[in-house]
Formats: sequence, structure tokens, C-alpha cells
Amino acid sequence: MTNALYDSLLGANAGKEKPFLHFADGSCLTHAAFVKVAAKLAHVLVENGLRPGDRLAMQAEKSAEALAIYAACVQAGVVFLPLNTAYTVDELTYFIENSGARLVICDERAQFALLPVVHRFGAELATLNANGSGSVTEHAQNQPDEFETVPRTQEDLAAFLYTSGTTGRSKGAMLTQANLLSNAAVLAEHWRFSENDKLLHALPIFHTHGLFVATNISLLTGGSMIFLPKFDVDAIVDLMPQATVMMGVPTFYTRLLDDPRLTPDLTRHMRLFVSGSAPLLAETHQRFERRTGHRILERYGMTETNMNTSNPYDGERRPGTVGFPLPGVELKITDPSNGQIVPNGDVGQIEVRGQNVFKGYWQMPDKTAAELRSDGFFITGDLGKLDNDGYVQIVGRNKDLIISGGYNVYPKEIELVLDEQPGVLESAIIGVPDADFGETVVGILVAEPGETLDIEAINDAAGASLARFKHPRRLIIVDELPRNTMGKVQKNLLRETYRELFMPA
Ligand code: MCA
Ligand code: AMP
Repeated sequence: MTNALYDSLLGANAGKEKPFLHFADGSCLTHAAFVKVAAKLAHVLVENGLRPGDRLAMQAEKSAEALAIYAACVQAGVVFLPLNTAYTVDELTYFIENSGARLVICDERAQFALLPVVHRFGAELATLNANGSGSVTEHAQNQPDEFETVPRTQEDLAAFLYTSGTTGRSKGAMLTQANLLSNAAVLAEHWRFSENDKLLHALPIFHTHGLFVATNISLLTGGSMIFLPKFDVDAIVDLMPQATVMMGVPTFYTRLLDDPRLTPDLTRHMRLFVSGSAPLLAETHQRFERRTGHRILERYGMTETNMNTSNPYDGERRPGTVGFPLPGVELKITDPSNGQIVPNGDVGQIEVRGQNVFKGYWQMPDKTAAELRSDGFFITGDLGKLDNDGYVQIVGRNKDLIISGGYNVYPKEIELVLDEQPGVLESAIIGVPDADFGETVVGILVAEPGETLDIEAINDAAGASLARFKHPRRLIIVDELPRNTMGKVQKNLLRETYRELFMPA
């Protein structure tokens, strides 16, 4: 038995003395060196007691070493669980407990807060800092730079990525080797990647977009990435002339458009701009084309499914659409009430099936059964339709979800925190339009009779337990929430009322 994910992404590059990661200071790490760092780290994982199938949870800043931990997990057959660097200890506690992670890697600054949690659940803790230092890399120094790759089948798990749920509890999406490998192969071909590509990488590496889409494609094709710690317009402008491809969330594109240095000359060397994770306004697509001559290629994916659809590389990239189902992905638009396919052009829920679709939610058979049909179709929760030429258009969501700057925010999770605060009778979290983040979070509160709400104290409480990007940008007190005859809060009315809060007409 082999380990197809390792062989394709890393083993194939073992002898390549050509760059894999370029850093902003001009230095680089070759493919061959990256494979060796991964092997050393794989020894560290084994010495920390990790066995094939065990989970490793990591909350670490973006660095070559952090990326190599992912590679080490692939080689050692360990399930990789990357976590948003913005998560608070409260949030991390849930992920560590729920996943049963045996090893938790975090920044040195977080170790004292996390240690009691890690020990409570019988795990071990190791550190990795933004500059690559930490106990993990110290331990790796004296390890051999070759590691006997652990055999895995394509059905074995490679990663867990947590995605929040409408009930407020996050679900661990189980991704297999086949899910990751098949999608990387399809995308590499569809978007014409080659070893000559240099991808401008400014996304975080704890989500599908930056970790699997960008990184796996680059590893699979033996290309390289300009590896930036985060998105920063100045750095992007400096380095774009050296790149051939950029992948980003819509906020990357709107921020670039706000900068006069974005010109045809700056983008002359680029062959492809990809956008995803949140809706790209047709207007942004058009402005970008007018300014640079490039038509952004928009695609659509999910944590549970990797990438589902893409606009064509050669054909028309149609603004406001996410293109066609990728090769190997079946897509249908169905009536949410009965699962039947709706007539062409009608709006319905988007369902997808293919090798890209995950195995289910970790230890949540009921939630898995509710979203993943027995025939393999996954109910995405997105609402869409096909236009006359078969392009998929996403028109809304059948799930209570806000996407802010490419980060998913589930209202229920915030409402549960707000509802616990003194004097709060109930709350509703909505997303309203925002020029920078696409959508931003607003909280509507109702006080218990006779109570006066202390907004500052409520904000502080939310801040202590929820990641910064989930904090309501504004809290508004009302007498009562609008409800329909069934008693359900009418968030559409609230969204309408506060539509112009941050984007006045
Ligand atoms: C940072 N902040 C945010 C966000 N990011 N608040 C709301 N939404 C956000 N996305 C907070 C910061 O903590 C800070 O708080 C304040 O907002 C301003 O920070 P700023 O410096 O402007 O932010 P930034 O560091 O420049 O980050 C913005 C960003 C970043 C570049 C858009 O959020 C980002 O890289 N997003 C990409 C997310 C992503 O990779 N999504 C893919 C998910 P304060 O100053 O008040 O403390 S994968 C996926 O969705 C599927 C599978 C798919 O299809 O790809
Ligand atoms: P996540 O669960 O974080 O992977 O987020 C997946 C969700 O992001 C999808 O269900 C969509 O709602 C949204 N999404 C991803 N790409 C696009 C896109 N190109 N246009 C609109 N929504 C998108």
C-alpha cells in the first residue's frame, strides 16, 4: 500500500532543487528542502506519541514550518486540524475536546492559557511561533531528514476542518486523501498550472482556500508560492510583478482596486486571478477588468466539498456567476421541500456529488445524515440557479450564515453568547453590506422588561469568548424582534431595516 497524497504532493518533489516557497526578504526554500523539513517533523510527531489516524490540532501563525507540519501529518498518516489564529481559548477548548486531538501545537504566547485545557483532555502541547522557532522545530533539528512514509488508502482521513453549524456547535468536516487529491488534480488541470507558476499567497493556511486550493495545487505541479504572512496591499504591489497567479477572497480585490498602483503594468506578468470563498460582486469583476485588462476567474467551494464549480479558463468568465461544475462534480438545483430538481432557471438549493465531497461530520451521524444524502449528494445550503448557458449563479443562502472578508460567521453562536448576558431577553445577529468585508456583523438586542442594557459590558463579554472577526460591529437595542406567524424571527426584515448602516445609499 502507498500513500497517494504524500507521493503526489511531496514524494514527487523530493529531489527538486527548485524553489517552493519564496519569502518577502528574497530568500527561498526549495521543494527538496521542504520535503526534508516535513520528514524531520514527522519524526517529531511520532516521538510525541502520534499514531496514524490520530488528530493534531494547530493554531499557529503562517510560516514555512507551519505548512511543513501539514506535510508531516500527511507523511505520518496523522489527521491535520488547522485552527484560525483568531480563535479564543473558549473556542479552542471545544475543538480540542471534540476532535480528541492528541497533540496541540500553538504559539508560545498561548501556551500557558492552553496548557490546562490540553491536559484536561489528555493531549500534549508543543509550540511553534511565527518566526519558525518553538519546541517543535527545536525537537526536529536532530531528527533524520528521511521518514518512512506511512501507508494510507485514499479513503483514510487527511484533515479535519471545523465549520460552524446553525445550532452554534461547530462540526468537524472529515476530509479524505481522495477528497484533497482529486480536487487538486482537477483544479491544476482546469486552471492550467505548471511548474513555472509562482502563486502570490497571502491567504491564511488554516482554511481550504489557502491550504488546499493554493498549496496542494502548487505542490502537485511542482510550482512555487510567494509566501506572505498575511494580505497587505503594499507587499502585494511589491511582489506581483514576480508572480503569475493570485488567489484571493473578494476583499483582496476591492482593497487592490482602492489603490492607484493597481495598473495594467503591475499585472502584466500575471496569467490568472482567482476569487472565491464569498460572492464577488459583478461590479468588482468589471472594475478589475477595466483597470487591469484581467477577467477574475470566480469559483465556488465549501469546506465540506473543496471546489465545486469554476468559471472557464479559456471561455467566457461571466461576472456574477461561479461558472460550471468542475469535471467529476455533479451539481443539481433542487426544491428544498422535496429534493426534486427544479425547472431550469428556477432558484433552488444547490446539491453536489463527486470525489470532492467529504466523508461526513466527525461523530455527528445525525448532522451528516441531514446534509449528506445516502446517494452521495451533499446539500450545500446555498441557493442558486442555472442561467441559460448553464452557468451557476448563487443567489442566496438557505442557512443562517454571514461571510465577512471570507470568514464564516454563524449567527447562532453569537446569539448564544449575547443571550447569556445580564438583562438580555433575546438577540438576533444579522449580516449587513460592507464595502471592505462584503458583509459585516450587527447584533440586535431586546432587554428584559425593566432592564437597561450595558452595551460596553456586553461587548466585552462577547470579546472574551468569541474570535475578533465574529464580534458585532454594532449592537442595537430594540423593543421587540419582528416575527412571523410561526414565531420565527424575520431576519430578512432586520437586514432590510439596517441595510444602509455601513453603506449609505
Ligand atoms: C480581520 N478582521 C476581520 C476580518 N479579518 N473582521 C471581520 N472579518 C474579517 N474577515 C478584524 C481584525 O481582527 C481587526 O480587528 C479588524 O478586523 C481589521 O483588520 P484588518 O487589518 O483590516 O484585517 P486584515 O488582517 O487585513 O484581514 C482582512 C482579510 C482577512 C485580509 C480579508 O480576513 C483574510 O485574509 N480573509 C481570508 C479568509 C479566508 O481565507 N477564507 C477562506 C475560507 P481590530 O483591529 O478591530 O482588532 S475557505 C472557504 O471559504 C471555502 C472553502 C472557499 O470557497 O474558499
Ligand atoms: P466554508 O464553509 O467556510 O467553506 O464556506 C463555504 C461557503 O462560502 C459556501 O457555502 C458559500 O456560501 C460561500 N462561497 C464560497 N465561494 C463562493 C462564491 N464564489 N460565491 C458565493 N459564495 C461563495
